[in-house]
Amino acid sequence: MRKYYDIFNGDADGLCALHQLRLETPRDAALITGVKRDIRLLERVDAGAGDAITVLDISLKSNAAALAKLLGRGVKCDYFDHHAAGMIPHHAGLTAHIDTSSEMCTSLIVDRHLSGRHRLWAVVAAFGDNLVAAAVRAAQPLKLDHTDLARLHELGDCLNYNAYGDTLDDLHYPPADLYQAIKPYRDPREFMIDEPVFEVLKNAFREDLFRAEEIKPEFAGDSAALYVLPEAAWSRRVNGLFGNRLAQAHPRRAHAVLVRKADGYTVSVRAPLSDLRGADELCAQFESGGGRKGAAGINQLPQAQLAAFADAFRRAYS
Ligand SMILES: [Mn+2]
Repeated sequence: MRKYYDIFNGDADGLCALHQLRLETPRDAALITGVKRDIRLLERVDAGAGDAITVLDISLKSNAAALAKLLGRGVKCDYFDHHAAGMIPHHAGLTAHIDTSSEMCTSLIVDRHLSGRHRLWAVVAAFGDNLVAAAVRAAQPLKLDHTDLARLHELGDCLNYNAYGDTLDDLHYPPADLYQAIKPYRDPREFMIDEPVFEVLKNAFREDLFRAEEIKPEFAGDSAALYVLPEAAWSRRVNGLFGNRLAQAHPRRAHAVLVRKADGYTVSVRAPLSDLRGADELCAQFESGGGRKGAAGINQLPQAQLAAFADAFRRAYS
């Protein structure tokens, strides 16, 4: 008998992409997902000839080898994504819906595929992926009032927040459970009223941010500020979103948010919003560092290199 697999990023975009598809075509499928940064999900799929997999919101580039293996085995694959894809294989078993334009997210690609039939969830996802203008545009034909739009925005932020952490243990809800919670709802507004999930996430998000805001920076000047958060689940959940908040509050300043761990730190750097440059080059000076011009990070900064990093960070943005 044919087996189905639904493979999706655990963030708002991945969840809402799957939800739209399954509202349209219900299917009893094995769910494969994880924390937001856990994107190499295809290597966990044990599908064989005749089975069908649906892949959502994880880059094809990072999963290319596993995808080739599955296609070679005779697995049928529908692939929806907006991340840089690399070479898209030509294979009769693969249907790829890839759009990497900056105003797209996976849920908006699925929305286009379904002619907007579950648009509300696509709007939630676009907000979650921080594509505010695209979300508002997609919502226009629905003629929502201001309050509804603000609520959908908040839900997107909360679903997105839930996916941050190093492992599933850091999260409030494993993404597969969160999907089961939203599954019965055609309308996200009803989900927010009927299920406690939204309130739980909203309060937890607020609490994590509050804790981060209590932390005094190691230094904070006009051009750069550096924070070190303690080794704790809340730090691992909120550090990236805390960095975004700092960047918005101080658009001319660069920010580094470090999270302590047993053998050093993880680092995330945000360039000043007024001048999005240098974060990638700064982080690439350190082993396990990399990213984009405006936002980059270092997975593992040894304790002994903390001072060297702080100097390089200050110099890069002085
Ligand atoms: Mn996405």
